[in-house]
Amino acid sequence: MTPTRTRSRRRVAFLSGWSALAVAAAAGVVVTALPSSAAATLGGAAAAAGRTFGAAVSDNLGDAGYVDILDSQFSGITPENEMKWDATEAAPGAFTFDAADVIVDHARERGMAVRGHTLVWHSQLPAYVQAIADPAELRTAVDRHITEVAGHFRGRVEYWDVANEAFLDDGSRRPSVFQTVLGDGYIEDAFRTARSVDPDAKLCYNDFSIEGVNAKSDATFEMVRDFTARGVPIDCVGFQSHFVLGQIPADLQANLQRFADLGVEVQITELDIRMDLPADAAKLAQQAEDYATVVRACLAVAPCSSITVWQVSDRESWVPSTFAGQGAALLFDEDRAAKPALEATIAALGG
Ligand code: G2I
Repeated sequence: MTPTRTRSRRRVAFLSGWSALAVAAAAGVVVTALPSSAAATLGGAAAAAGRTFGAAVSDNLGDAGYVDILDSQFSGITPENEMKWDATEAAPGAFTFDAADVIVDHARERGMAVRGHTLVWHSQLPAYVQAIADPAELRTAVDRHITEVAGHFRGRVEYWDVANEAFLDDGSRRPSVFQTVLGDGYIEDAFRTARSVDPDAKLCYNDFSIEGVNAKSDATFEMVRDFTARGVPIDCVGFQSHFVLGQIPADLQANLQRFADLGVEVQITELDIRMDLPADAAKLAQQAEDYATVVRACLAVAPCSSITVWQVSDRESWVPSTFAGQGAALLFDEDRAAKPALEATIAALGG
């Protein structure tokens, strides 16, 4: 699955199903055994190209129609909300993993890769954390959180979004409680702690609006360059990719490449492409083209190891509740019917 930095410490036992297909393809093995029906899915086509194609999943696994699509189409899963601080440690030291375990178990039983999301983030952060003003106390709280959460999922999560959304659009650090109380060093400290807790997971920095070259991606690039130069344990950068119809950055591929050239994996981690509602044939055709553009950019960059869409269908998408009048951002519609973007995405993957 990792085109450039295959690690001996990768867990062989995990290589079943989708993952084995992806690894075989990445290793140059011709994947002739892939049934044509699987090649015509997102996960199958991605595996043949040595990639993973995932979806964010929340409290959806009791819905048979949803699960049918998830299991037949996707080769990776990111828990949409269930691993966040408010979900895993709502009160200090009281850890709850049941909701996330359901999702992780579902993925692992089917050979799907898991992206853990997310350890240190300013949002969905309980008030008790936001109120900590003493650096030593906050450092202890962050250490304990990472230790317990990454420790609980050790061996079951391939990638962790260790830090999420730490920069503002102008490239300055977001003034979160972590930044204001602990200073710039909180991110590298989090990576070091995560590495010590789960040495086999790949550790990512994840953010939005860093898909093209701009002040925010420049600042992120500089941080990753600095980390790799100083040996801070970072393995990957996640480009969320919450796009607007017709506005895929023209320099997406070049931007992914410059990060990849630092020696890290790059991943499209939260892809969706929203439009003004109602959708119509012309907008859906544009969306299909946009999805294909994103896939082609990833495939053109060898260390771009996965693409994850931010939910399965428009019915589950976060977009309409956040952007009034917008939606229809995913590959399946409100009725879970395939949209033109599905076929275009599979075709762009080479399926
Ligand atoms: O905002 C879109 C994504 C941006 N990048 C980081 C992601 O973690 C983030 O995901 C979204 C989820 O898709 C939403 O489902 O994060 C939101 C919160 O920042 C999630 O929304 C929240 C709702 O705002 C809450 O009202 C709700 O209780 O989901 C919660 C759990 O269902």
